[in-house]
Amino acid sequence: MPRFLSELAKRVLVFDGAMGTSLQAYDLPLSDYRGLENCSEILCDTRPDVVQAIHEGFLAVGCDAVETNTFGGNRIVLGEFGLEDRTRELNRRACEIARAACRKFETPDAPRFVVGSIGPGTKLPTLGHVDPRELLASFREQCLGLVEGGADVLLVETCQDLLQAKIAVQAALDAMAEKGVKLPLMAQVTMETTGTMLVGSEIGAVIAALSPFPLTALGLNCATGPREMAEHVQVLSGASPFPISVLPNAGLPELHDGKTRYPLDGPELARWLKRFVDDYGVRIVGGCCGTTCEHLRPVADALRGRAPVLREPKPKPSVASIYRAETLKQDASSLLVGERTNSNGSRLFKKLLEQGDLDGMTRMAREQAAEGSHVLDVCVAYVGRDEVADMEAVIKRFRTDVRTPLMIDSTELPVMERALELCGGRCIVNSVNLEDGEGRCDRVYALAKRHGAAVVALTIDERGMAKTAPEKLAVARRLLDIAATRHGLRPEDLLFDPLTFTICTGNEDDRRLALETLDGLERIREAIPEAGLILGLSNVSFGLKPAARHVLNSVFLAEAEKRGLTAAIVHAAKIMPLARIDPELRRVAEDLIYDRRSDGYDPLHRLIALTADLTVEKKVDRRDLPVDERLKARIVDGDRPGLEVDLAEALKARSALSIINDVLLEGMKVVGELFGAGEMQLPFVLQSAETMKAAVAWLEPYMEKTDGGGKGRIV
Ligand code: THG
Repeated sequence: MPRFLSELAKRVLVFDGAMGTSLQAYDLPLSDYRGLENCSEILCDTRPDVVQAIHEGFLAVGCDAVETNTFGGNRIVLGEFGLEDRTRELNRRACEIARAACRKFETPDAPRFVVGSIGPGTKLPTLGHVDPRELLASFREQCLGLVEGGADVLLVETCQDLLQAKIAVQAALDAMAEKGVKLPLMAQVTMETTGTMLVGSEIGAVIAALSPFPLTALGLNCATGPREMAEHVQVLSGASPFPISVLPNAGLPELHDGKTRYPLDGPELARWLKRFVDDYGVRIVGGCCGTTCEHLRPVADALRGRAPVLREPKPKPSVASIYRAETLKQDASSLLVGERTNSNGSRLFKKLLEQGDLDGMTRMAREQAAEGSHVLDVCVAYVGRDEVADMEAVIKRFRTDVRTPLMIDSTELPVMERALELCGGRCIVNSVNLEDGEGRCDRVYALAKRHGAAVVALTIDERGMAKTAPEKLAVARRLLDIAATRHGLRPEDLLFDPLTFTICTGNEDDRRLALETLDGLERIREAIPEAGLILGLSNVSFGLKPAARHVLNSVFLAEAEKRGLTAAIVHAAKIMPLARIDPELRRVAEDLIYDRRSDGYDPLHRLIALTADLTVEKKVDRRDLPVDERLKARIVDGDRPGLEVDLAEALKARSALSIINDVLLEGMKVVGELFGAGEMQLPFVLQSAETMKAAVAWLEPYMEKTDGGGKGRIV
């Protein structure tokens, strides 16, 4: 085991303070920089004495580790100074300088570590400043230099963009594989004063996107002082599977007479870091911008050698967009995956793709998110078109303009690969199967592993789609075995799809498809409980008219959830709560799903007959109801459009407070009862709550006027 890991297991480790601001304090002449203003890395060549002296200063006050002077040492940034061809050499050199400093201070009991610093560079790949492949090559070269130079640890730090972080991590892993070494690898992101990374990522998205990688620690550095980091450290403590590192600035920088000053002194920094160690189990501490030896001395005095405080994090397997995470297993409903951003699943999406209408496609994506989809299934397969180019164009828009995580739906490896390369969050790949044997399956798993994605695994093998429950389980086990033993994927990285096709053809062969699928769900859940279970729900009702499909899909979803389904590819707006489905229709749909026919009764025919007169938009017409009833129904149905008109009308007869307490809350009571009875699933409850919130917000100004300070009840 690398010494760094055995020391980390035993005690809190203290990293050093700032290199950048320490160099600035030397006020070196521009000639030392060879005229390359702000190129700190060149000082490894021109002023190794100064760089080494800074390292030694930190080691002298008790730091366990120093970071190499290679923050901007990747090919792209060095290229901005015309130094691109010295990338590897400067990184090697920086490690040697740091090592020379460490040698002076280390003893057999107190080793000192060289931490290879890999800064973020100057370009944000999520915003399209640089192509992921170019960025990967740039970081890879830096990492090769750091490995060759003898770094003990590689540290991807000060990340502003999750995609950049992932790419740098991949580059570090690639470089180590190439060199045949395995060094501890750390990642640290920078949370701005806004509470997110520069590109907008919440800390939950960071955890979701980076958890699949083999990190030694995940933490925070730069941008703010410790105070502003506290909340994120707390989240990391509860949810990150990795040891935590925290290297704050010496407070929020202040501008004084055109000069940047950092307000926090050493003792105060030490107090904060000690709190993080005590309360949140932080294992690595240190400083970033503005921190000097005088900051690190009290930190080392307070914390060096301290036994780590035990954490019991509860990581929840999640996926993420660049912005936010969604847990793969939602608390009280399925993970809803929007089906419409799919050229095979929506005529409109296909048409927009054909017309190159990215705005239109983005609008559809956002609409689905607004309807309650937690994730979007994205498929751009179109015969005769370049699927890789189409996927690239669509992903480049969706990754910034849509806040939900994405599911990459394609049968083509290069399409999956390009999509995964472009996404900073954590995607789901849809899908892998064994139709063409294990070789192809291996390639999809390898891609997912490389990019840290989750994978939908279809129960299809060389013989085709598994049709019975035992066969579905057998194929699922085989898919898991390959994923786990050959690719190091965990069961929670997989979502098994026991597949169903339509049960609405009338063919004898198709009658039992859905019920076998439901039994299959249950068997897989029992055998592999950590994995997710997903279905492309709408398949079950192909062939029926829309009104009948919505009923059957909704009833099928409810049945599947009872049997263990955790995710569903659906058109969320068309899923109805069971309570809103006519009881007879619901019974007939259940009979169809379970193939309960009898003499003279075929639930398929019955369902078709019962829905013959139903039109799709069976939007209940409430215009004849009294306004109070109308409002109450709006709450129960989560129906917002036009809400203001009804509220305005109601205000003529009642006060705002009375509308809330005597009308709207009555609606919420019904919602609560339906939810409690299992007749209304959580997404609908949330729609109702949103409608309630919108109503209260609209009424608020009237409350202040008419109800004199009465604030109403908090719902
Ligand atoms: N499992 C997995 N992935 C899948 C499926 C699956 N992806 C594709 C598909 N099946 C799930 N997606 C859809 C999307 C749309 C429809 C059905 C399944 C659908 N569309 C309407 C139609 O074709 O009639 C709407 C058409 C329109 O709007 O133009 O039914 O099983 N892992």
